[in-house]
Amino acid sequence: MSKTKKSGDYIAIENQYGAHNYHPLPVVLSRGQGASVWDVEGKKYFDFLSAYSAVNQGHCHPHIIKALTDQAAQLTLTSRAFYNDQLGRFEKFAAEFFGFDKLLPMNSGAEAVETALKLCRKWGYEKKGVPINKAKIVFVSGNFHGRTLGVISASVDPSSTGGFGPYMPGYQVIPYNDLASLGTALLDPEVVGFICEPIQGEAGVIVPDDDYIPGVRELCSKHNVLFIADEVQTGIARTGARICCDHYEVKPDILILGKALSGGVLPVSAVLADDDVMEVIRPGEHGSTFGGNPLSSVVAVAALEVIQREHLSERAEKLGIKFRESLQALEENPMITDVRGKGLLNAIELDIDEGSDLAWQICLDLAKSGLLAKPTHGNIIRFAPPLVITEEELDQATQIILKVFNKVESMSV
Ligand code: IF1
Repeated sequence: MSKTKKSGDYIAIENQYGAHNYHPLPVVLSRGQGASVWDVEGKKYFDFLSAYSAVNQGHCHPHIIKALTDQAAQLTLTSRAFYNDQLGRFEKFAAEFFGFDKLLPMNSGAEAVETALKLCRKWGYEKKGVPINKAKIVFVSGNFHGRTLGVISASVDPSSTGGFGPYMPGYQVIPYNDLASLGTALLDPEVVGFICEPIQGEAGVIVPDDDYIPGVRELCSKHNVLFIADEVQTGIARTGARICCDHYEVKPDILILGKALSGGVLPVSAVLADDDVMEVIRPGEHGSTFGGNPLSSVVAVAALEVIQREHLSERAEKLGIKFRESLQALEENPMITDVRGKGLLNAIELDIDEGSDLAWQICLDLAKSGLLAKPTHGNIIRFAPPLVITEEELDQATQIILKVFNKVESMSV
C-alpha cells in the first residue's frame, strides 16, 4: 500500500532532482485560501510572505480563479502575431487604473524591469539626444530588480552578482535615500534614467525619508531624466496605496508592475508609460511569447477588480497601522532595533551579527507556531500577509509574533 507522502518525502525529491537555488523553510505547502496556507500534514499557517507580495488578493481568490478557469477553457495563448479579444481590455483597464497612456505586457518582474531599461535607453537616444550607446542609467545601492544579467549588473549584493560577470555597462549606483548624490549624478547629460523601489523590499523594507520620492521626481524632471519606479513588490495596494508613489503624489515616468498584478495566479508583469515615452518602441523591437496572452490578460483584470472592489489599499493602510502599533511593544526588547514599514509591507530588524542564524531560528519557531515568514539579509524578518487578512486573523498572527519574539532574548544565547 503506497505510504502517504510526508513533508520529508517531498523535500527529498526536490533535493535530488531540483537545482539547489533556494534554501526554503522545511514546510511543504499544498493548499492556500485567503491569508492561510496548509502543509501536506494538514497544518495551517498564516502566510506572512504572500509569495513576496504576489498574493495580495489572498490565495486562490474566487473571482480570479473563476476568470482563470473560464478563459483557460476558451483560449490561452495566441502569440502577438495576431490580436486577441482580451489584451486590449487589460491594457485599457490597467492604463486607466494607474493613470498612464499605455501598457506594455510582459510576464516576470525581471522581464518588465529589462523592458523599462530598454525603453528608457531608447527614449534617451531618440528624445534626449544622447549619443548612441552612451546612455547611462542610475541605480541605488541595496537595489533588487530581479535575477537577469541585465538587472544584476546593477546589484551591489555579492549573492546576486557573484560568479555571473561580466556585467552590463552604462550603469551607475548611488546611495539610496540620498538626494544630494542623485542631484550630482543627474548633472551628467548622458544619464537617461533613474530607477529605484519606493520602498526597498529585499534590502529589508527600507522606507526612505518622506521627501525622497518627491525629491527624485523634482530632480528627474529638472534634468530631463526618466524616473522609473520599480513597484513590482510595493505596488498594487501592498503599502496602503494603489502604488507606493501615490503616498507622495508622485507619478513616475515609467511604472513597473508584477507579482500581484495576477494575484499570484500566473506570471503577469507590465510596464506603463505615457505616449511620449512608450512611442519610441516600434513593431518588432520588443516582446515575448506569452506577454499579453488572453489568459493572463483576463486574470490581471480580475486581480485589479479585486483590489478595487475590496478596497485593499485602504485595508492595507488601516491594518498596517494597527499591526505596527501592536508590535511597538517589541521595541523594548534589546534584541530588536526596529519595527518598520508602510501598509502591510513591514519588517522587524534584529540586533545580531551578520552570521547569526537567530532570524532563521525565529522563522522556524514562527512556523511551528503557525505563521510563515522568512528572513532577508540575515537579521531582518519581513512580514507581508495577503491584504485580505481579517482583523481577527491579524490579531491572532500578532499574538504568535509577540510570543515568539518575547522568547528571543533566551534564543539568542
Ligand atoms: C527570488 C527577493 C523580493 C522585486 C522587485 C523586480 C523583481 C522582484 C522590487 C523581479 C522580485 C522576488 C524574486 C524572488 C524573491 C523575491 C524577492 F528576495 F528576491 F528580492 F520580493 F524581495 N523588482 N522579487 O522584488 O520579479 O522576476 O521575480 O517576477 O528571486 O528569490 P520576478
